[in-house]
Parts: sequence; structure tokens; C-alpha cells
Amino acid sequence: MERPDVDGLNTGYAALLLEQYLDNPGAVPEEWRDLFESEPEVLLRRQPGLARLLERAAADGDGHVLPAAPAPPRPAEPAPAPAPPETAEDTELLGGVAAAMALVKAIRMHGHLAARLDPLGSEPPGDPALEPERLIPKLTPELQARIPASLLRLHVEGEMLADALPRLFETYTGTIAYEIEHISDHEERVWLRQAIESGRYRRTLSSDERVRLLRRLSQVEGMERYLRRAFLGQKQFSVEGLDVMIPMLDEAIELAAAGGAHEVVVGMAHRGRLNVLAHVVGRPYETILREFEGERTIEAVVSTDEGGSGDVKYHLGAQGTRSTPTGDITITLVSNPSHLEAVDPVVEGRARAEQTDRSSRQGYHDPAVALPVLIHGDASFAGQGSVAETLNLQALPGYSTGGTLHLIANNQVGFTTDPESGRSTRYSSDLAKGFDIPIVHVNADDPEAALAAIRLALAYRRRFGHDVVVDLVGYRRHGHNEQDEAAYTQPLLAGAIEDHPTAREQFAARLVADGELTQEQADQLEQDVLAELRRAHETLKETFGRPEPAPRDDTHVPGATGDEVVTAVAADRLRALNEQLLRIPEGFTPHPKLMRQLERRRETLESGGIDWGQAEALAFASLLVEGIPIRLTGQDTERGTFSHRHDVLHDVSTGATFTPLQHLEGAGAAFEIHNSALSEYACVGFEYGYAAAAPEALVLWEAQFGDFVNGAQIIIDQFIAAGLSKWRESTRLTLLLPHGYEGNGPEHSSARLERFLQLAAQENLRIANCTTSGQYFHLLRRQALDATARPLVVMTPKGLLRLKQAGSTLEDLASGEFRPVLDDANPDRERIERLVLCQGKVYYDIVGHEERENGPRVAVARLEQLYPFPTERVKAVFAAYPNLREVVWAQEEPQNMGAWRAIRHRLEETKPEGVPLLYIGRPWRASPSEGYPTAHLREQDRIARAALGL
Ligand SMILES: Cc1ncc(C[n+]2csc(CCOP(=O)(O)OP(=O)(O)O)c2C)c(N)n1
Repeated sequence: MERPDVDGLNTGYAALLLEQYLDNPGAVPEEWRDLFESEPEVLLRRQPGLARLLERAAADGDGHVLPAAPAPPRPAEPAPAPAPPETAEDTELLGGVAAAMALVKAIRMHGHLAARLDPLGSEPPGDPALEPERLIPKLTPELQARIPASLLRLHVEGEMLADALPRLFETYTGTIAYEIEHISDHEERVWLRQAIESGRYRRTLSSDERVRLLRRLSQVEGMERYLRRAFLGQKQFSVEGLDVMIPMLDEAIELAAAGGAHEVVVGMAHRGRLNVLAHVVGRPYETILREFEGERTIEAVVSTDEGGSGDVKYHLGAQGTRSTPTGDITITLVSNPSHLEAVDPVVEGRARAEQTDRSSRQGYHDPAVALPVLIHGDASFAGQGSVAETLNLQALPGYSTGGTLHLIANNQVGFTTDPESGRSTRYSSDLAKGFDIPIVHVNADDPEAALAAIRLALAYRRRFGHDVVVDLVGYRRHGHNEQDEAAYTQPLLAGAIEDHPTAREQFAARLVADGELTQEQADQLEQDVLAELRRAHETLKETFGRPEPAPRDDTHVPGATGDEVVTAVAADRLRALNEQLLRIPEGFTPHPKLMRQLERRRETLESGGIDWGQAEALAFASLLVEGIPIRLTGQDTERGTFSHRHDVLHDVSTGATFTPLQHLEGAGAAFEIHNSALSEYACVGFEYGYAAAAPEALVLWEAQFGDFVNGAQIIIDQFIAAGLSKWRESTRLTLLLPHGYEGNGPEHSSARLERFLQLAAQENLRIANCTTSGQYFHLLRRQALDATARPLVVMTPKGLLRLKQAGSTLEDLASGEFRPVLDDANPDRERIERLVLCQGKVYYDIVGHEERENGPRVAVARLEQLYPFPTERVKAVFAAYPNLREVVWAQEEPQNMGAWRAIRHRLEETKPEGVPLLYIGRPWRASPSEGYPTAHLREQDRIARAALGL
């Protein structure tokens, strides 16, 4: 990069470039950008005429580069002109201004590197750009006294730079530090600078507030100490070292309530959770002590008839109500598994559901209604991918929660792993920078600064509706848990911590020194807490040995079969809905080819051939007019991966969209549909959380191909499948997973049915694979209307979406119900010696085989619901064939996959005695399918022939 020739430059041209630069730094050639940014004083000395413009840059307070836009072609070089005359004094002043600009910029950008963030006192790394001495030749004290602070748009107190500069330095390098200069939005940056430098969120606490804060810190510390002494060696994952986290949450709750929220949804891991349960959610000490005593609590999971396994005490969710000066507010601590950060998207989904009014056709989202708060570990924030996936949802229209407060409980160690081994970045929070999120670092030993950080964070959220991160830098007073010896692996740290006074002790000393209270009063606060805990413990002990309360009646929650649900919809109503779905507003022009396709739905309704897309739309429409809200998301879901849905239409000339399902006459429920981010983990987690908080809604997530759902395996295993048993939490979340062997290779064939069947027990799930669109229609309606909520996993088709034989008639939808088993339609049952039972698409491969008629003694039945296994119905099918000689399970999946291994014992139990059960399908395979279409066809043909006994 060549430096521009400053001396031989035309001032007019330079001014033009500078003007352009000020508007958009990316618009000027790189060498000029570099000159303006790195050494403006060189330019000024030679070109004093530019001084005014440069001052404007300073006045904008925006002396740093925005993300570079592609530079336009460089204008032709104008002829050089002589530089105008200059005085030595001007040059000196301008040099001073330029140096001050550089310093201000450095302080704002890099001040955090010199901040005192570590309570244990480690030296901050610093940065040469922050050393004023370096600039002193150009920015002498005399010059500092001559440059007005307003020229540089500083918001700290002080009229002249000489007064303002030290304050600016202290603001950015104290016990609280900021990373905001990476934010791409100019307005946000300017707002943040103003908020930070004006100190309006760092107000001094009143004497009462300070004493209240000390009392809170005493409760936090007292509880941890009491538990440790009373239950030696039991895991409590103490918060000590980050004690101020609890008052920070108090502050956040009060601010949320003041902003109109009726709920705060909190997600967190083990660290400090018991303290949050007691002091933030408001669980009585007694219930927590009961857990430690090994007793079951009333609030916690009780062993249910489904054999609820319960969960460890530091995973249990809880709900409480807090009163604040502006009214009561609900605090929901979301149940979570050990899997760190898995709860993040679940909290977001829950918050979104709370924020959404689903009683109108398009729904109404108000982010002020609920505040999501995520508390992260420093190791997990940097290491776990779900964090990034969740951050990426923050500004998407279908997912935004108006900003999440992220609190990193940064104890500077992850179990026994030091940060140097756990992340490649300086800060745990660095990932957030890529999402345009402001980051506030704060020293956990300065409680007043920590509260200020929360005030700033929530003011930002309220103003801009984006996520914000507070990195609370503390330490871990003990080992990872109470059974660990920290000194084995972090001996120096452990030693330093042992000598380090607690946050309460330090704050008490400060208040005593400031004359706010006496040492005795401070000690008394601590004693009060211990006395309260002792009292609670004694009261609890008195209940020991008393008979246990009878189990509650509602502990048995059977996974109802849904038989009593009416899923058929009157033909006339379906006709009317079908018409409405084809009604397009005047002046709106969808793609003509698409419209022709959709209009065919009029014919199919009357003459048969209702395909999947139509059956689904009719199921949705009928539910909406019955008042059931629907939320459907997934990758490319609006159109449908296989172009079969088209719930959202696009105007060919304007690009505007129209969603007929949002305009149904008389519908009193919202239809939400969104194409999702390219994520499975966070997106499925989000929908799980949404569905848990919106039990009245039908919430569906669709995989692009079912194969990709294993990206969300943690959500499936830990929440969807086990949530009922661990936390008594169930949802009607519905997973639509395209599944079927159609020659598209190992990653576009299998939704891993076997995994879901393996997870199915105690009626925790419903698993189905429909072979007709009518069955799908009834299944969806049943799922939405069944009084008992259970997650539903549907293996959905690809080729079958439009297969004629898989289509249904109006009569199919207007009568009947979802049938878990479909018997062969052949009435001549006497003749049948072999009954083939199968599920899904392979049915059509078998019955559609060119040599089907060569197997006249073979009947083919379909198992449409795989779990709960419809035992009685399958038995009835077997019983209908008096001359059976063999039962065959046929599947297209390999023997170690598909349904076989999970349902074999069911088939053994239900088949007639003495009749053998045979397996036909792909052999044991490490990869789900062949990679080559011809190999696939050969294998499908072999399976169909074998099933038919050919
Ligand atoms: C996904 C996942 N991987 C591994 C673990 C095991 N584990 C439990 S705590 C922990 C360290 C967490 O460190 P950090 O996030 O800094 O939180 P801290 O315990 O220090 O508060 C690990 C690795 C886990 N719980 N979840």
C-alpha cells in the first residue's frame, strides 16, 4: 500500500476524500483511509484547510472505522496544487487535536485492556495505544488545557480536555469496562458512549440501598456456608466468588418489571443455581434443605406412575412471584440438563411464547412482556456451539425476544481447565462481538459497578431490542463442586483465593469505613441469615418421621391414545376453507404456474387426490377456525423443502407476501410460519421452549431432511424424550422429519427412526409414519386437540407427497380418524398365508411391485403408529387371517436401524402362537443407505420381492 503524496496534493481533492471518508470510511481508497485513521496530523500539518473537516469527525465522536464497504473506483488524480500557508501555532493545535482524537479512540476501543477486572488482582494486559505519554509530544498539558472536551464529543465531566481525559480514562479502565466499538450501528455506538461516559447508570447508591445490598450479599454467602457445613461433601456448586450475581438478578428483575414485563425467564447451569432458587425465585430455604436431606419435595418431581426419575436438585426448574416497586412479576427458572448451554434456545422459545398474543390471526409479539436472562459459564460460553446458534436467532423476525440479557458467570476456570486451554480468544465473551452485541465486563468484587452494568445493559435492551452481554469476572472460591480439591490443579489460584476476602467482607468494610453502619451491625446481618437457615432446618427436621403426604392425584399422566378426539371435519366446512385458502387479495399476483397448481386443489377436493400439502393446509385451517394457534418453523418451511406446501405466497412483481392461513374468516388464533436459520440444535430447542410455554398451540418443527435432526440430539434426548420423567414437563411439539429410501444417499434417507423408538418409554412420545395424506390430516388434528400433550415425531414422506395412491378424498377427511394400523384391503383373508407388516414408503414399493400379483397369498398391512405400539389393533389384524403361516416385518432401513429392533418384541407378543416372525430389509449396515441410485434400486427391488415371497 503506497502512502498518498500529501505534499503535492490538491486541498480540494483531499477535502473531497475526507468528506467521503466521514460519510463512509469504506468509500475511500485504502491508503487514504489508513492515512486519515493512523496519522491525521501528518495530513493536517501539510493541509491545514482540512482541519475543520477533521474537527467534524471528532465532533461526531466517531473516530473509528465502520466495517469496510467495497471501495469505489478511485477518481482520476487531479493536478497537484501548492499547499496554503500555515502558522506554527495552528499546526501545533491541530496536531494536538489529532493526537487527542487518537487517544480518545484508543481509550474507547481498548480501555478494557487496562481495566481492573480481576478481583484477584492480576495485572491487565494494557495496550501501547492507551499510554498518553506516547502522545505527550503532540498533546502537551498546555494543549490539553486549550482543547475543549466538546470538540471531541466527550460525555464525561470536564470542560477542557485536561479535565476530561483522566475521567475518560477512569470510565473505561476501572472495575467496569466496555467493548462497544465493534457495533456496526452508528446510533447504537453513539448512544452507548453517551450512556457510559455520562455515568448515568453508575449512580451512587443511597445509604439504604447500600445496606440492603450488603444484606443480600450476606444471605448469598450465608446460605452457601450453611449448606457446606451442614451437608459436608454434598454438591452445591457454590456461587461464592460471584456472589454479586444474585443482586444483579434482583436489579434486572426490578428493571424488567418497571419496563412492563410480567415474567423473567431464566436459564442457567449448576453454578449458583441453589442460591438463585432461594433468593431469586423465592423457594423457601426449607424446600432446598429438604433436598439435601434426601427427602422429596412437594414442588420437585415426585415419582410418578410413569416412574418419573426426577432429577438432581441443581437442574430442577421452578417458578415464583416477586413483588417489586412496580408490581408483581413471575420468575421462571427453566429446567435444564447437565448439557451446558442446551437450555439457551429453550429459554428463548419460552420467552417468545410468553411475549406472543396468539389470539389474533397474525399474532402479536411484544418483547416488553418477558425478559429472557441466560447465565453462562465462562468455559461453556466460549466452547458450546449452541451459544452461537442461539445468538444467531436474536434478530430474526420469527425468533427475536427483543434482546436477551446474557450474564457470564466468569469464574476464570472450567472444572479444572484454564482459559488458555479452553478458548482461542482473550475473553470468554468474544463470540458475542460477531453478533454486534455490546459487552460489559465487570469486576465481581465491586457490587455497585456490577449493578451499574445491569442498568446499562437493560437500558440498551429496552432502547434497541438487542442482546447484551455482561461478563461478570470473579473467581471460584472452592473446587468445581464441593467434593473437588481445587489446589490439585490450580494451586496458585487456590492459594490466592484462600487469602482473598469475600465480596461481602469487602463491601461491609467499605460501608463501615464510609460510616454507613458499624462492624457489629454488619456482623449481625450475617448472623441473622445463619439463624434463619438454622430455624428453617429445625422446622424441617421436626417433620421427619411423619407419614408422607399421599401422592397427588394428577401424578399419573397417561399418554392418551386420542381416540376420543374428533378429527373429522364436515365436508362443507372443508370446502369453504379450501376456497378461502385459494382466495388472493386484489392486485396480488403469485407465480402463475404455482397458482395453477394450487387451483387444482379445487378439483382434488371433489374428485380425490388430495395431496400432503393440501391435507396439511386443511388440517391447519380447520384448527385455526377452532381457535388452536399454530406455529410452524424449519428450514425453507414456508415453501416446503419439496415445494409441496406454499403456505406463503410471493407477488411476482413486488415480492410482497401473502399467507392465506392468516386470513381465514372467523379464525381466532394465530398462524405463525417462519423459514428458520440453518440450525437444528437451537431451532428445535427454541420450539421445545415455545411449546412448553404454549400448551394450547400446535407447534411444529420441520427438518429439511430428517437426517439432520440429529444436530438437535441433545434437545431430543434431554428435553423432548426425558423431560416428562425428569421434570414432569411435556409438550405437544411436533417434529416433521422427511424419511424414506429414495436413492438420495446416506444423508437424505433416514430420520433415524430407531433413535426415537429407543427413547420411547412410559408413554413419553408419539411416533408415527403416515402413508396417506388423510392419515396425516387426522394425525395433525389429533395432536392439536388431544387433551394430553405429548411430543409427536412424524416420519414424513418425500416421494409420497404427490404420489397418487397416497392421496385421499374429501370423504377420508370428513369422516373417520387416524388409524394406527391399516390392514390390507383384500377381503379374501382365508387365502392369506403370509402377512407382511411394514411402515412408511416401502409399503408402496411392495404393493406397487410389478410382480405383486405373483404373491396372491400375501397380505400387506401398515403400522402407522409405531409408539405407543397399538397392541390390540395389531392383534386384531393378525386374528383376521385364519390361515397365517408366517408374519414378516419388512423395512427398507438396515436391520440395526428402522423400527425392527424396537418393535420385534411387540410383534413376538402379538402374533399368533406358533407362527414364525421373519425379518426382511437391508442387512446390518454402518451407514444408513447406499450412495448409488442403481444400488438403491436393486436393494429396494430385493426387499419388495423378498417380502412378497418371490
Ligand atoms: C455439554 C457438556 N459437556 C461437558 C460437561 C461437563 N462439565 C460440567 S461443568 C464443566 C465446566 C464448566 O465450566 P464453566 O462453563 O466455566 O462453568 P463453571 O462450572 O466454572 O461455573 C464441564 C466441562 C457438561 N456438563 N456439559
